[in-house]
Amino acid sequence: MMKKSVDSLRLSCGTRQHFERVLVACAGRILGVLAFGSVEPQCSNRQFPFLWVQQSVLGGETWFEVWVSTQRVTVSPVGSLVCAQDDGFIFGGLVLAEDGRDNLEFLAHQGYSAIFDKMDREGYPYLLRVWNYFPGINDTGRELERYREFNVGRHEAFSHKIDRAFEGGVPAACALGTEDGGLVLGFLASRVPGISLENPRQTRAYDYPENFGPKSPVFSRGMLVGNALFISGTASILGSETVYPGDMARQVDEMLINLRAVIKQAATYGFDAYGAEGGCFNVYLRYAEDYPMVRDKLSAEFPAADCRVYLQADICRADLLVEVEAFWIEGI
Ligand code: 3EB
Repeated sequence: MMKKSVDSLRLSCGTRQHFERVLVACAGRILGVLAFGSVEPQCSNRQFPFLWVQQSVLGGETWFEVWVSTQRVTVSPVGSLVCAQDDGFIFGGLVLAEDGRDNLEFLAHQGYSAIFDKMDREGYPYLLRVWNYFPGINDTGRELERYREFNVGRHEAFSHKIDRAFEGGVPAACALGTEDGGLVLGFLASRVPGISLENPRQTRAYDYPENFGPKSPVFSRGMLVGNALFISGTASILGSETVYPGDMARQVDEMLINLRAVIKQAATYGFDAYGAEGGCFNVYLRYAEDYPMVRDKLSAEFPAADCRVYLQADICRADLLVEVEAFWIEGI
């Protein structure tokens, strides 16, 4: 019988030296890598999904987020979708180039459909986490803001897959701008369902009113699976509205209140994020100059965090100045 483990997932983050060490120590067990930086990172061994997220790292160099399994993984490149899987999890990544003919709505639909097809074929029905990155997120596309165009395509792909993809709740996610390049999508899915979390202070993203776009974003505020907690991109939103537009200090405080609220939901399922080991935070800032202030506030809030990285990126709403995502997962 197929084993369905939920405790094989590990996360290890750091700069290049650390990454090189992980490559050696965890050879054959790497599920996937997200590499954040302005300059394309070199990676000799690409026997796993490797996603370059073209954003500048504040106060640092290229940052590698390495998803590792305790087991040997099987890698399968299918067209542009490269995946690695163990008994319990599948991680995949793809980059879709915009060539001027395809609009973002079409590409988002295409990308998500490829992900859902792969999950179906390999038998990992539960989508836990997705990563969404593309340039010009607040620019106007054909008619709509590009983030809204993206949402139309993503929503459509989910509607066609409502049977599978919604089982166990919609995934945790993030959606940020990049400096250049194509649509970068990453995903993590599992054989056993996770528990999707919402934030009582915020409207479910799926229920956002139409003034935020013709089709709503599809994500949950967090996902619990086995011994891991994924918290989605979290910003200064109360209900469905951005609060404190233009006021960075207040947006950071509101963001941290929302982060605590999701952590509290996880606690109702017995996950003690404040007591747990690990804790990796990715913080996205619209303006680099806000970095010291945000760093100080987050460090005061989570002094025991394993790692924090600060990235300069456009946030998916033009009035949002900051967003944080967090992972609590055992290290390697
Ligand atoms: C929000 O709460 C802020 O579109 O996948 C956070 C996490 C946000 C994920 C997504 C968007 C997404 O609406 C933005």
